[in-house]
Amino acid sequence: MSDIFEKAKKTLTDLAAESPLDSEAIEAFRIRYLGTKGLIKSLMEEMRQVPNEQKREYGQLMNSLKQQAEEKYQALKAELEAKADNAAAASLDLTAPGDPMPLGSRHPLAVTLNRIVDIFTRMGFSVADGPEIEDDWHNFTAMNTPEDHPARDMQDTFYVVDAPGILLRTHTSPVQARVMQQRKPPIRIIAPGRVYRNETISTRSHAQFHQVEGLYIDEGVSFADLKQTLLYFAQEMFGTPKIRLRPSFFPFTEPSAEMDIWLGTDSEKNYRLTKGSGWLEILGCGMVDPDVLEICGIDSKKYSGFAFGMGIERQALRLYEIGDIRLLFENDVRFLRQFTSAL
Ligand code: 2U9
Repeated sequence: MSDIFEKAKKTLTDLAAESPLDSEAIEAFRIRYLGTKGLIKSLMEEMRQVPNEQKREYGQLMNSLKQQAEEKYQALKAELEAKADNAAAASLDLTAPGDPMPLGSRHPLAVTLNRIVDIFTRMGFSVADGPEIEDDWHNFTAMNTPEDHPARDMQDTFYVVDAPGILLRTHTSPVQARVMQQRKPPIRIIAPGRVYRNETISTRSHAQFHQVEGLYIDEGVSFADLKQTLLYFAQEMFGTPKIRLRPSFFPFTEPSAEMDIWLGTDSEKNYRLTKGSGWLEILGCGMVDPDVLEICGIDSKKYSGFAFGMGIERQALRLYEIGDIRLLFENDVRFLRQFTSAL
Protein backbone atom coordinates (compact mmCIF):
# COMPACT_ATOMS: atom_id res chain seq x y z
CA MET A 1 0.00 0.00 0.00
CA SER A 2 2.83 2.41 0.74
CA ASP A 3 3.81 2.54 -2.92
CA ILE A 4 0.56 4.38 -3.67
CA PHE A 5 1.59 6.90 -1.03
CA GLU A 6 5.07 6.92 -2.54
CA LYS A 7 3.64 7.56 -5.98
CA ALA A 8 1.48 10.42 -4.67
CA LYS A 9 4.39 12.02 -2.80
CA LYS A 10 6.64 11.71 -5.85
CA THR A 11 3.96 13.42 -7.91
CA LEU A 12 3.97 16.22 -5.34
CA THR A 13 7.77 16.71 -5.60
CA ASP A 14 7.72 16.41 -9.39
CA LEU A 15 5.03 19.05 -9.49
CA ALA A 16 7.12 21.43 -7.40
CA ALA A 17 10.10 20.96 -9.71
CA GLU A 18 8.18 21.74 -12.90
CA SER A 19 8.96 25.03 -14.63
CA PRO A 20 7.09 25.29 -17.95
CA LEU A 21 7.81 28.64 -19.70
CA ASP A 22 5.63 29.15 -22.73
CA SER A 23 1.89 28.81 -23.08
CA GLU A 24 2.13 25.40 -24.77
CA ALA A 25 4.27 23.96 -21.94
CA ILE A 26 1.90 25.43 -19.36
CA GLU A 27 -1.07 23.83 -21.09
CA ALA A 28 0.81 20.51 -21.20
CA PHE A 29 1.43 20.91 -17.44
CA ARG A 30 -2.29 21.43 -16.83
CA ILE A 31 -3.24 18.35 -18.89
CA ARG A 32 -0.58 16.15 -17.20
CA TYR A 33 -1.63 17.04 -13.64
CA LEU A 34 -5.16 18.41 -13.73
CA GLY A 35 -6.61 16.89 -16.91
CA THR A 36 -9.51 14.39 -16.87
CA LYS A 37 -6.97 11.67 -17.66
CA GLY A 38 -4.22 13.33 -15.65
CA LEU A 39 -1.97 12.11 -12.82
CA ILE A 40 -4.11 13.47 -9.99
CA LYS A 41 -7.28 11.95 -11.40
CA SER A 42 -5.64 8.51 -11.68
CA LEU A 43 -4.22 8.78 -8.13
CA MET A 44 -7.72 9.62 -6.91
CA GLU A 45 -9.05 6.51 -8.56
CA GLU A 46 -6.57 4.43 -6.57
CA MET A 47 -8.28 5.58 -3.36
CA ARG A 48 -10.28 2.34 -3.54
CA GLN A 49 -7.16 0.28 -2.79
CA VAL A 50 -6.21 2.37 0.27
CA PRO A 51 -7.14 0.65 3.55
CA ASN A 52 -9.90 2.41 5.45
CA GLU A 53 -7.68 3.58 8.32
CA GLN A 54 -5.38 5.35 5.81
CA LYS A 55 -8.11 6.81 3.58
CA ARG A 56 -8.22 10.04 5.57
CA GLU A 57 -4.48 10.62 5.27
CA TYR A 58 -4.57 9.78 1.56
CA GLY A 59 -7.48 12.13 1.04
CA GLN A 60 -5.54 14.99 2.63
CA LEU A 61 -2.55 14.20 0.43
CA MET A 62 -4.81 14.29 -2.64
CA ASN A 63 -6.30 17.63 -1.56
CA SER A 64 -2.93 19.27 -1.14
CA LEU A 65 -1.75 17.79 -4.44
CA LYS A 66 -4.79 19.19 -6.24
CA GLN A 67 -4.47 22.56 -4.55
CA GLN A 68 -0.77 22.89 -5.34
CA ALA A 69 -1.23 21.88 -8.96
CA GLU A 70 -4.06 24.40 -9.34
CA GLU A 71 -2.12 27.20 -7.63
CA LYS A 72 1.00 26.54 -9.65
CA TYR A 73 -0.98 26.49 -12.88
CA GLN A 74 -2.64 29.84 -12.08
CA ALA A 75 0.67 31.40 -11.07
CA LEU A 76 2.39 30.24 -14.25
CA LYS A 77 -0.40 31.64 -16.37
CA ALA A 78 -0.34 35.00 -14.57
CA GLU A 79 3.41 35.23 -14.96
CA LEU A 80 3.17 34.56 -18.68
CA GLU A 81 0.48 37.25 -19.15
CA ALA A 82 2.56 39.80 -17.23
CA LYS A 83 5.53 39.00 -19.47
CA ALA A 84 3.38 39.54 -22.58
CA ASP A 85 2.14 42.89 -21.23
CA ASN A 86 5.70 44.05 -20.56
CA ALA A 87 6.74 43.06 -24.05
CA ALA A 88 3.83 45.03 -25.53
CA ALA A 89 4.73 48.07 -23.43
CA ALA A 90 8.38 47.83 -24.50
CA SER A 91 7.41 47.76 -28.17
CA LEU A 92 5.04 50.78 -27.80
CA ASP A 93 6.47 53.63 -29.90
CA LEU A 94 5.60 56.88 -28.17
CA THR A 95 7.14 58.86 -31.03
CA ALA A 96 4.85 57.29 -33.67
CA PRO A 97 2.43 59.75 -35.34
CA GLY A 98 -1.15 59.63 -34.01
CA ASP A 99 -4.19 58.41 -35.90
CA PRO A 100 -5.49 61.20 -38.13
CA MET A 101 -8.62 63.03 -36.92
CA PRO A 102 -11.01 64.01 -39.69
CA LEU A 103 -11.12 67.82 -39.94
CA GLY A 104 -14.42 69.38 -40.96
CA SER A 105 -14.74 72.04 -43.62
CA ARG A 106 -17.02 75.04 -43.78
CA HIS A 107 -20.29 74.69 -45.66
CA PRO A 108 -20.19 76.53 -49.03
CA LEU A 109 -23.20 78.61 -47.92
CA ALA A 110 -21.32 79.71 -44.81
CA VAL A 111 -18.22 80.58 -46.84
CA THR A 112 -20.33 82.59 -49.28
CA LEU A 113 -22.11 84.43 -46.47
CA ASN A 114 -18.80 85.12 -44.69
CA ARG A 115 -17.41 86.68 -47.87
CA ILE A 116 -20.48 88.92 -48.23
CA VAL A 117 -20.32 89.93 -44.56
CA ASP A 118 -16.59 90.60 -44.85
CA ILE A 119 -17.03 92.96 -47.81
CA PHE A 120 -19.83 94.97 -46.19
CA THR A 121 -18.21 95.19 -42.76
CA ARG A 122 -15.15 96.70 -44.46
CA MET A 123 -17.50 99.41 -45.74
CA GLY A 124 -18.75 100.16 -42.22
CA PHE A 125 -21.87 97.96 -42.09
CA SER A 126 -22.54 95.90 -38.98
CA VAL A 127 -24.43 92.61 -38.74
CA ALA A 128 -27.93 92.62 -37.22
CA ASP A 129 -30.21 89.70 -36.48
CA GLY A 130 -33.73 89.02 -35.25
CA PRO A 131 -36.37 86.32 -34.81
CA GLU A 132 -37.18 83.78 -37.53
CA ILE A 133 -40.71 83.47 -36.12
CA GLU A 134 -42.13 86.93 -36.75
CA ASP A 135 -45.39 88.83 -36.62
CA ASP A 136 -47.05 89.96 -39.83
CA TRP A 137 -46.64 93.60 -38.82
CA HIS A 138 -42.80 93.46 -38.99
CA ASN A 139 -42.74 91.07 -41.94
CA PHE A 140 -45.39 92.72 -44.14
CA THR A 141 -47.11 95.85 -42.76
CA ALA A 142 -43.88 97.68 -41.91
CA MET A 143 -42.59 96.73 -45.37
CA ASN A 144 -45.50 98.54 -47.03
CA THR A 145 -47.02 95.26 -48.25
CA PRO A 146 -50.79 95.71 -48.75
CA GLU A 147 -53.30 93.47 -46.92
CA ASP A 148 -54.30 91.84 -50.21
CA HIS A 149 -50.75 91.32 -51.51
CA PRO A 150 -50.26 87.74 -52.83
CA ALA A 151 -47.06 87.31 -50.74
CA ARG A 152 -49.29 87.34 -47.62
CA ASP A 153 -51.24 84.38 -48.95
CA MET A 154 -51.14 81.03 -47.13
CA GLN A 155 -49.90 79.62 -50.43
CA ASP A 156 -46.69 81.64 -50.11
CA THR A 157 -46.16 82.13 -46.40
CA PHE A 158 -45.99 79.64 -43.51
CA TYR A 159 -48.33 80.80 -40.74
CA VAL A 160 -48.18 79.36 -37.22
CA VAL A 161 -51.35 77.35 -36.61
CA ASP A 162 -53.45 78.73 -33.71
CA ALA A 163 -51.32 81.89 -33.48
CA PRO A 164 -53.03 84.61 -35.54
CA GLY A 165 -50.59 87.01 -37.17
CA ILE A 166 -47.52 84.86 -36.40
CA LEU A 167 -45.46 83.52 -39.30
CA LEU A 168 -42.04 82.34 -40.44
CA ARG A 169 -40.31 85.42 -41.87
CA THR A 170 -40.31 85.50 -45.67
CA HIS A 171 -37.32 87.86 -45.84
CA THR A 172 -34.89 89.38 -43.34
CA SER A 173 -36.48 92.84 -43.76
CA PRO A 174 -38.27 92.61 -40.37
CA VAL A 175 -34.80 92.65 -38.75
CA GLN A 176 -34.20 96.04 -40.34
CA ALA A 177 -37.68 97.24 -39.34
CA ARG A 178 -36.88 96.37 -35.72
CA VAL A 179 -33.52 98.16 -35.84
CA MET A 180 -35.21 101.27 -37.30
CA GLN A 181 -37.74 101.24 -34.44
CA GLN A 182 -34.97 100.98 -31.86
CA ARG A 183 -32.20 103.22 -33.20
CA LYS A 184 -31.75 106.65 -34.72
CA PRO A 185 -29.83 107.08 -37.99
CA PRO A 186 -27.15 106.75 -39.13
CA ILE A 187 -28.08 103.08 -39.61
CA ARG A 188 -25.74 100.92 -41.66
CA ILE A 189 -26.56 97.23 -41.24
CA ILE A 190 -26.74 93.95 -43.06
CA ALA A 191 -29.17 91.24 -41.95
CA PRO A 192 -28.21 87.72 -43.00
CA GLY A 193 -30.26 84.66 -42.10
CA ARG A 194 -32.79 81.96 -42.85
CA VAL A 195 -36.08 82.83 -44.49
CA TYR A 196 -39.07 80.64 -45.31
CA ARG A 197 -41.42 80.49 -48.24
CA ASN A 198 -44.16 78.03 -49.03
CA GLU A 199 -42.73 77.10 -52.39
CA THR A 200 -42.34 73.32 -52.33
CA ILE A 201 -43.81 73.03 -55.78
CA SER A 202 -40.96 70.84 -57.04
CA THR A 203 -38.01 68.98 -55.52
CA ARG A 204 -35.72 71.71 -56.83
CA SER A 205 -37.39 74.61 -55.04
CA HIS A 206 -36.97 75.05 -51.33
CA ALA A 207 -39.14 76.02 -48.39
CA GLN A 208 -36.15 77.42 -46.57
CA PHE A 209 -33.28 79.47 -47.92
CA HIS A 210 -30.84 82.20 -46.88
CA GLN A 211 -30.79 85.89 -47.57
CA VAL A 212 -28.65 88.91 -46.90
CA GLU A 213 -30.33 92.26 -46.89
CA GLY A 214 -28.67 95.60 -46.33
CA LEU A 215 -29.91 98.97 -45.16
CA TYR A 216 -28.21 102.38 -45.07
CA ILE A 217 -30.11 105.34 -43.63
CA ASP A 218 -28.70 108.77 -42.94
CA GLU A 219 -29.17 112.40 -43.96
CA GLY A 220 -28.63 112.86 -47.68
CA VAL A 221 -28.20 109.21 -48.73
CA SER A 222 -28.74 109.11 -52.50
CA PHE A 223 -29.10 106.67 -55.37
CA ALA A 224 -25.44 107.47 -56.21
CA ASP A 225 -24.43 106.01 -52.80
CA LEU A 226 -26.44 102.88 -53.58
CA LYS A 227 -24.72 102.49 -56.96
CA GLN A 228 -21.20 103.00 -55.65
CA THR A 229 -21.72 100.69 -52.66
CA LEU A 230 -23.12 97.88 -54.80
CA LEU A 231 -20.45 98.37 -57.50
CA TYR A 232 -17.74 97.95 -54.86
CA PHE A 233 -19.49 94.84 -53.52
CA ALA A 234 -19.79 93.30 -57.02
CA GLN A 235 -16.13 93.98 -57.78
CA GLU A 236 -14.95 92.46 -54.50
CA MET A 237 -17.31 89.48 -54.58
CA PHE A 238 -17.18 88.50 -58.25
CA GLY A 239 -14.25 90.44 -59.68
CA THR A 240 -16.62 91.94 -62.25
CA PRO A 241 -15.61 95.27 -63.88
CA LYS A 242 -19.10 96.76 -64.09
CA ILE A 243 -22.72 96.55 -62.98
CA ARG A 244 -26.04 97.41 -64.59
CA LEU A 245 -29.21 98.56 -62.84
CA ARG A 246 -32.57 97.79 -64.42
CA PRO A 247 -35.83 99.36 -63.15
CA SER A 248 -37.95 97.03 -61.03
CA PHE A 249 -40.62 97.12 -58.34
CA PHE A 250 -40.74 96.24 -54.64
CA PRO A 251 -43.40 97.51 -52.21
CA PHE A 252 -40.68 98.73 -49.77
CA THR A 253 -38.39 100.65 -52.17
CA GLU A 254 -38.99 103.50 -54.63
CA PRO A 255 -37.35 103.65 -57.09
CA SER A 256 -36.40 99.95 -57.24
CA ALA A 257 -33.89 98.13 -59.40
CA GLU A 258 -32.34 94.77 -60.20
CA MET A 259 -28.56 94.67 -60.35
CA ASP A 260 -26.70 92.64 -62.97
CA ILE A 261 -22.96 92.02 -63.08
CA TRP A 262 -20.95 91.86 -66.27
CA LEU A 263 -19.48 88.44 -67.05
CA GLY A 264 -19.18 88.78 -70.80
CA THR A 265 -19.66 86.07 -73.37
CA ASP A 266 -16.03 85.11 -74.02
CA SER A 267 -16.27 81.70 -72.40
CA GLU A 268 -18.91 79.12 -73.22
CA LYS A 269 -19.76 78.93 -69.52
CA ASN A 270 -20.46 82.67 -69.25
CA TYR A 271 -22.34 82.65 -72.52
CA ARG A 272 -24.62 79.93 -71.20
CA LEU A 273 -24.96 81.49 -67.72
CA THR A 274 -25.94 84.90 -69.13
CA LYS A 275 -28.09 83.47 -71.94
CA GLY A 276 -25.86 85.22 -74.45
CA SER A 277 -26.29 88.71 -72.95
CA GLY A 278 -23.09 88.85 -70.86
CA TRP A 279 -25.14 90.11 -67.86
CA LEU A 280 -26.11 88.08 -64.79
CA GLU A 281 -28.76 89.14 -62.28
CA ILE A 282 -27.40 89.22 -58.72
CA LEU A 283 -29.66 91.23 -56.43
CA GLY A 284 -32.55 93.62 -55.94
CA CYS A 285 -32.23 97.11 -54.47
CA GLY A 286 -33.75 100.55 -54.21
CA MET A 287 -34.28 103.70 -52.18
CA VAL A 288 -36.26 102.92 -49.02
CA ASP A 289 -39.85 104.06 -49.57
CA PRO A 290 -40.53 107.15 -47.37
CA ASP A 291 -43.70 105.40 -46.14
CA VAL A 292 -41.53 102.54 -44.77
CA LEU A 293 -39.30 105.05 -42.97
CA GLU A 294 -42.35 106.71 -41.40
CA ILE A 295 -44.02 103.41 -40.41
CA CYS A 296 -40.79 102.44 -38.61
CA GLY A 297 -40.54 105.79 -36.80
CA ILE A 298 -37.95 107.61 -38.91
CA ASP A 299 -38.53 111.15 -40.18
CA SER A 300 -38.61 110.84 -43.98
CA LYS A 301 -38.17 114.62 -44.40
CA LYS A 302 -34.82 114.49 -42.66
CA TYR A 303 -33.53 111.06 -43.62
CA SER A 304 -33.28 108.89 -46.71
CA GLY A 305 -31.78 105.48 -47.32
CA PHE A 306 -31.13 102.63 -49.67
CA ALA A 307 -31.70 98.90 -49.26
CA PHE A 308 -30.80 95.73 -51.12
CA GLY A 309 -31.46 92.03 -50.86
CA MET A 310 -29.98 88.85 -52.28
CA GLY A 311 -30.38 85.10 -51.96
CA ILE A 312 -27.22 83.41 -50.66
CA GLU A 313 -27.88 80.05 -52.36
CA ARG A 314 -27.85 81.74 -55.75
CA GLN A 315 -24.49 83.38 -55.02
CA ALA A 316 -23.01 80.14 -53.70
CA LEU A 317 -24.10 78.18 -56.78
CA ARG A 318 -22.49 80.84 -58.97
CA LEU A 319 -19.31 81.17 -56.93
CA TYR A 320 -18.64 77.44 -56.86
CA GLU A 321 -20.32 76.49 -60.13
CA ILE A 322 -22.62 74.03 -58.37
CA GLY A 323 -25.24 72.68 -60.75
CA ASP A 324 -28.00 71.63 -58.35
CA ILE A 325 -29.25 73.55 -55.29
CA ARG A 326 -30.17 70.32 -53.47
CA LEU A 327 -26.47 69.57 -52.97
CA LEU A 328 -26.39 72.50 -50.52
CA PHE A 329 -28.94 70.84 -48.22
CA GLU A 330 -28.17 67.11 -48.42
CA ASN A 331 -25.06 67.40 -46.21
CA ASP A 332 -23.23 64.64 -48.05
CA VAL A 333 -19.63 64.90 -46.79
CA ARG A 334 -18.29 63.72 -50.16
CA PHE A 335 -19.71 66.96 -51.57
CA LEU A 336 -18.97 69.22 -48.59
CA ARG A 337 -15.32 68.31 -48.09
CA GLN A 338 -14.45 69.71 -51.53
CA PHE A 339 -14.76 73.22 -50.10
CA THR A 340 -11.94 74.77 -48.15
CA SER A 341 -11.66 78.38 -47.23
CA ALA A 342 -9.88 80.75 -44.90
CA LEU A 343 -13.17 82.54 -44.24
C1 2U9 B 1 -36.19 97.86 -45.22
C2 2U9 B 1 -36.47 98.53 -46.38
C3 2U9 B 1 -36.20 97.95 -47.60
C4 2U9 B 1 -34.70 95.00 -49.01
C5 2U9 B 1 -34.67 94.66 -50.46
C6 2U9 B 1 -34.71 93.45 -52.32
C7 2U9 B 1 -34.70 94.72 -52.85
C8 2U9 B 1 -34.74 92.22 -53.12
C9 2U9 B 1 -34.87 89.83 -53.09
C10 2U9 B 1 -33.61 89.36 -53.68
C11 2U9 B 1 -33.76 87.91 -54.00
C12 2U9 B 1 -35.28 88.80 -52.10
O1 2U9 B 1 -33.79 86.70 -51.78
S1 2U9 B 1 -34.67 87.30 -52.70
O2 2U9 B 1 -35.77 86.53 -53.13
N1 2U9 B 1 -34.77 91.08 -52.42
O3 2U9 B 1 -34.76 92.25 -54.31
N2 2U9 B 1 -34.69 93.43 -50.94
S2 2U9 B 1 -34.64 95.83 -51.61
O4 2U9 B 1 -35.37 96.19 -48.86
C13 2U9 B 1 -35.63 96.70 -47.64
C14 2U9 B 1 -35.33 96.04 -46.49
C15 2U9 B 1 -35.60 96.62 -45.27
C16 2U9 B 1 -36.51 98.46 -43.91
